[in-house]
Amino acid sequence: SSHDVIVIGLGGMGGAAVHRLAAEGLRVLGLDRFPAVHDQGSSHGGSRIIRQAYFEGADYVPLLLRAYELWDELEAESGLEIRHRTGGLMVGPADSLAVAGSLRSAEAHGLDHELLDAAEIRRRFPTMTPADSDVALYEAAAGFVSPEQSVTANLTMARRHGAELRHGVRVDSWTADSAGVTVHADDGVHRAERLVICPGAWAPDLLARLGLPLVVERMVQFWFRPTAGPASFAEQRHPIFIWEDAGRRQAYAFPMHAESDGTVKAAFFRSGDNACTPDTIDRRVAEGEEEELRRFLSTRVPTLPGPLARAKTCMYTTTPDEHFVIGPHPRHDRVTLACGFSGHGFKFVPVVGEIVADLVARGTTRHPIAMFDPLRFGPQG
Ligand code: PYC
Repeated sequence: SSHDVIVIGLGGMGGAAVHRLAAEGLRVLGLDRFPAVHDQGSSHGGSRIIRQAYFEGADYVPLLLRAYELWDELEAESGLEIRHRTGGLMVGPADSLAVAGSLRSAEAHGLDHELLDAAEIRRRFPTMTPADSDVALYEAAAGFVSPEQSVTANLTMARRHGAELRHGVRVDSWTADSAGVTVHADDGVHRAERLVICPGAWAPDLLARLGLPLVVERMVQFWFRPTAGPASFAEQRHPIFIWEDAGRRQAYAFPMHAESDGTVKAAFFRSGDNACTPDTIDRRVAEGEEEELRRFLSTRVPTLPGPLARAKTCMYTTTPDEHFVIGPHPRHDRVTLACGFSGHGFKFVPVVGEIVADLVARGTTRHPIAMFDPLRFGPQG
């Protein structure tokens, strides 16, 4: 066949995969059902948090340190502005996951951080009105990346390295055997030595027989016009934040930036209970959903939830333990999977590309990916 490897899905993860695979010198074919950099999956909306003091687990920190190096490399080689250095605040009760978990990771890996009490939060970040019982971990290395610029940069680099990328091509099915892999798509049948599947929310379709316990969740991102005047939320002085309440619910927000058109983006993180499929997701946003977020923010960052500028749905593809699925397909060693990013994957995009390229080109990776083992959920299907 004319390709060494086919990659299905050219969003955040698939974009990084085609880039790193093509940079390895492999002949890469990338397929995606949508035009490049679309808003129908999980890689849109102008901003994605990046941070290193990772409350989801200290084992992620080495991957994050490598991801940061690769974000800088991607910016330098593509010439696009991807990374915004704003600092980040994890706020909540001292025993919240956001604060206590971030602190555990920071201490375990010697990451720069500061602990702030409520008075200090108010003094340094005047938009915020924490309860006296709230504390925060401040991480200067936190910030955000632009998902659209990231995808554009990776696809551009992939093409520069010779990858063939086809958009508007729907994959119906794939098979793998000892001779190679075959992908049936609506533009024809493609064959290659190996296959990489980065399906995002389409994982339950493309990996149906594997029976991974994934739940696709409908999420909503909101853009508000703050009532405080643009300077108070400017990215030069306002951090990203994740704020957790006593019931462990988390909301997050980004400062204003050049592409946000005078708005601040905010949303709930992992609200759960909103199962959908990418084909049937309700893209409309109900007033009650906006009200719920307003209520959360109004006591904590009162000038943030001004008039609503827009709202848009997005999807998480969540595993039971909220760790990713990255590794060889349990039944087909020519096939590599990267899915189930559970709402916190985007910051890892470039290191996932590196891991996928390692697995395809060398069959192994130096990165710690045992916790992403596709087999950890027990025998499937
Ligand atoms: O991974 O930092 C994150 C995040 C925040 C909101 C959704 N994901």
